[in-house]
Amino acid sequence: MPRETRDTVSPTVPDIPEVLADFIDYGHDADTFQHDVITGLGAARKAIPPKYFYDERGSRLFDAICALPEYYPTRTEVALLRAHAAEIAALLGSDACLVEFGCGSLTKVRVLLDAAPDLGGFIPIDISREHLLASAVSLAADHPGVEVAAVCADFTQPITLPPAAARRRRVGFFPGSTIGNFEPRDALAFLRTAARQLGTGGGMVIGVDLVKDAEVLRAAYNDSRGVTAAFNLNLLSRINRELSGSFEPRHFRHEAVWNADDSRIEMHLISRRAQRVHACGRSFAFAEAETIHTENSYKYTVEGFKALAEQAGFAHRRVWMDGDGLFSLHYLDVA
Ligand code: AVI
Repeated sequence: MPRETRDTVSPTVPDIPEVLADFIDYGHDADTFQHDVITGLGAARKAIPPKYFYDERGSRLFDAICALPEYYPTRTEVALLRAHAAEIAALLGSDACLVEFGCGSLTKVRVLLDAAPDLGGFIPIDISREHLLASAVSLAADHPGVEVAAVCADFTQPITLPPAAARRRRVGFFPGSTIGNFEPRDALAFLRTAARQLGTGGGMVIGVDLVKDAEVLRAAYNDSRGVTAAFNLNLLSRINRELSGSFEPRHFRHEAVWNADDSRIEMHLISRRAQRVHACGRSFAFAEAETIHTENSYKYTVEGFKALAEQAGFAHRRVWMDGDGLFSLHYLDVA
């Protein structure tokens, strides 16, 4: 995912539900989507960043992807978290504060919270305000001993962590191999910023998808039910709705390919015909078979990820993998 540079903005603090220690809202930059679509569709090689997949329907489709038989990452990572929760809880130690970057519906962190009764604080960070609020309130009610302070923000942007984090040892939680959706230079920059934010003595639990048989990878991103295709094409419907677009989604098709040289799955939307489309008050021409590149999902080797984490300022402490070597879960210390 591309990083944008922006000065730290002052958060607004809405009425905080009683069960939460804090709710900090950094707000949205409404012009960013428009800017990224104009720039992306105007480029010689059309591309739109994957972070725009996640409107309400896109988030629901992503949850459906996670339950697909072909999409192995979610179930494999959850099984790893369950199997090693006690060991991870011991590494978290007592009265630590867990900071989840881009937390979604908070399903995975519950596995850790259930295994770590000594945890002092939890900071979920997510861009989707209503979803974050509902999930954080429900989690705080289930864990009254944990100080839960939610932050509504793009987690790739600089933010100040709330007091619940400031006075404790901080451990990041970044599951789902979302790190794979960053370009390698952005992954490095994100990990560096996270290491600084978590601070000396802190740590990070991170899920990383692994390089594997190309057929397994291809099937995971070209599922037989067409859910991933609907997820990809939903981006065009979002442009139509939010940016006065004229895309006909049926005039495009989903494609996911394994690029072995760059060690990544690439997702594209391919124009089925020569056509002209309007969005943001501009016109964009498509040749037949021209593509919009919508996502990269990088796959790492354990050694490759270890090197990246060390370059970013972490010391690699522990890796857990499933028996088939599909997915990896790492514990890093801030060096
Ligand atoms: C969120 N992210 C880690 C998913 C992935 O596997 O790269 C997004 C996704 N794209 C298609 N299927 C799932």
